[in-house]
Amino acid sequence: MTEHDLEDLVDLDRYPLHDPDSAGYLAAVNAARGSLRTIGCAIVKDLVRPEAIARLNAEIMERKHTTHFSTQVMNPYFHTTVNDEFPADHPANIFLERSSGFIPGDSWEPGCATDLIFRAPTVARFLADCLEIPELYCYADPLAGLTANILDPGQLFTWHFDTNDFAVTVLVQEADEGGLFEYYPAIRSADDEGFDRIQSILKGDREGVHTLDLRPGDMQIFRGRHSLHQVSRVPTHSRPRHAAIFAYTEEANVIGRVERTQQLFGRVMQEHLDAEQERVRSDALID
Ligand SMILES: O=C(O)CCC(=O)C(=O)O
Ligand SMILES: [Fe+2]
Repeated sequence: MTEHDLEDLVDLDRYPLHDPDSAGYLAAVNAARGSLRTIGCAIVKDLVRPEAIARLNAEIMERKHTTHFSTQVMNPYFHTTVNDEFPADHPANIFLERSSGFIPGDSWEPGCATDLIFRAPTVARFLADCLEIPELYCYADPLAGLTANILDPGQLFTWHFDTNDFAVTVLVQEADEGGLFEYYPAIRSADDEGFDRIQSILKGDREGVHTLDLRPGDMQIFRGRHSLHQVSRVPTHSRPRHAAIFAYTEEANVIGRVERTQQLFGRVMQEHLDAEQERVRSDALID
């Protein structure tokens, strides 16, 4: 293997990812499946070893100057402009601050500890089993595959829904205060927008909101398409909050769209332009 072995990074004694037939593996998968089915969220406590978390945080610090920070005032659907079809206090017209940054995928060289955990086939296998999906592939997008979400003092990632079906996060550095992951499970579904409930949460109601007690080293698997969630504000006197985000897809070789990439990373790469071109070309063939 490369510089590090997965064993140095991940607690394979407690979570035998390399041995899918073991009782320990099955117990971990069953626990995660249970909570994913009921509340759309599973936490694998202390999956990453404490010494490895120190490495991961050092890797984030070394790359922090490459973070693309951006601030938006947005509704939970990531829109930033008023929708006249709805009244002024409708969730589509409630705009809250998101201020945070992402360290992009091309900042991590192959074989660094963060990249190694993200790309380990045993980790992807385990996550697929937890999510009850046949197979998972690392998101092939050169910027959005492996990222770190950075909340510097004063920043927050306000209430929103993800566009991806699920997200995998490892908390690397917690804030001294605030910076908490909060969510309202299944506040909407494919056939119920849940606007009334969403509106009251956006206005500050706390009923039904879960706050996670995440610690550095915990891996979180989260279905964020139907569960409204936020990372609360990191106060100005706190340390920054750092989280590694691993993106996987159910199909191989998926690349993000140009517009969304520009929004999140402030730039696009040749791969994005080529993939967009490819989409245009296949559309043109049908005509
Ligand atoms: O940093 C996190 O824990 C997750 C942030 C989030 O919800 C997102 O990036 O969509
Ligand atoms: Fe999210």
